[in-house]
Amino acid sequence: MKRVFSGIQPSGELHLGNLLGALINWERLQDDHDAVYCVVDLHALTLPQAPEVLRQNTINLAQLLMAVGIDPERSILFVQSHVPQHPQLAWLMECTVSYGELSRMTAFKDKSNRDSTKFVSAGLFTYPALQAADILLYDTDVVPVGDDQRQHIEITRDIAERFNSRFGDTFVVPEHRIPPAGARVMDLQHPDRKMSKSEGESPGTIWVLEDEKKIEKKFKRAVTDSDGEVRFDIESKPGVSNLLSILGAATGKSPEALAESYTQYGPLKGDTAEAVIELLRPIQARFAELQADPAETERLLKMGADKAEAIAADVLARAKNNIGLLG
Ligand code: AQP
Repeated sequence: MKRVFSGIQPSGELHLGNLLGALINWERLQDDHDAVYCVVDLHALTLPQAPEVLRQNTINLAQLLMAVGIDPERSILFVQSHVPQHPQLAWLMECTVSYGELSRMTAFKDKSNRDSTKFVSAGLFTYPALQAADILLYDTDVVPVGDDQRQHIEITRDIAERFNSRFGDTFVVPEHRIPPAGARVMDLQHPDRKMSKSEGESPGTIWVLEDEKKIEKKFKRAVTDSDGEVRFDIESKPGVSNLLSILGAATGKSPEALAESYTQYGPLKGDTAEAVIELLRPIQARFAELQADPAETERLLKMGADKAEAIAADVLARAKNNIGLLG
């Protein structure tokens, strides 16, 4: 069976982009893959986090992943900082990637330019090396991610190929799996920028735990355009195309085909809101049940970390041996 690995940061609440771009795919892939899923808390440290908030976000996110359908008995679900091989392999990765390659990462450019007065950590610059370590530690074949992660998976492949060619066959070179619809969910108020956790509260972000009335209101106010034609055209109609993509991802239909069923923006907004509410309802109910027992969540995460470490320790030992470190 092929192995799938992916991670998500506990850097804020889960939004619709995370769900449609990544988590729905994670859930499906469990059926025919050996799945390893990780709450990447070390990545969240690249931006400032209040310790208590980070702790709570980590537990909440693990519970949300289970509420979406990630089954910790069937898949490996764990927290990154519980498995010490991640930062250990990251150093080997940092020494295999160049400053120039890291400088070209658009996520770094975007985040470091967001506010010039803010502290820009070295971790924000080097985190693609940690992400490469996360993926390569599990001999991963497939990485299900949203479109924003395409560049990071490419750099992971480059690092793996370079390491293999310098030190002999060590890592499996992984491929990304980006969903056909919902791969890049945009902010409803700013359809030129992606929905993002670290942007914080925004009228253009739909939260997975948000109540129905607020979701309806946000879709009703979604920015469209003035030409009045329902057409899937990301370049010239980003707002309308975003609604069609969301509706397509939530219902399993293609955005192009859906466009033909609408002549006005109002019904498109209403149906998209309804489809999203239907999708979120069971997730919200299951999350409420899981929240009642955080100790059980912590037990399941420890079990996941033990299983993850058993794989990661072997791969790290292989990499250390091949690069010439003493065993
Ligand atoms: N808008 C999105 N549309 C589709 N997929 C998305 N993902 C994130 N945003 C969208 C996918 O969700 C997974 C987890 O990524 P993350 O933890 O980096 O989430 P985030 O919302 O991107 O988090 P941050 O902290 O706010 O980071 P930035 O500032 O980079 O957006 C990934 O598979 C991602 O592709």
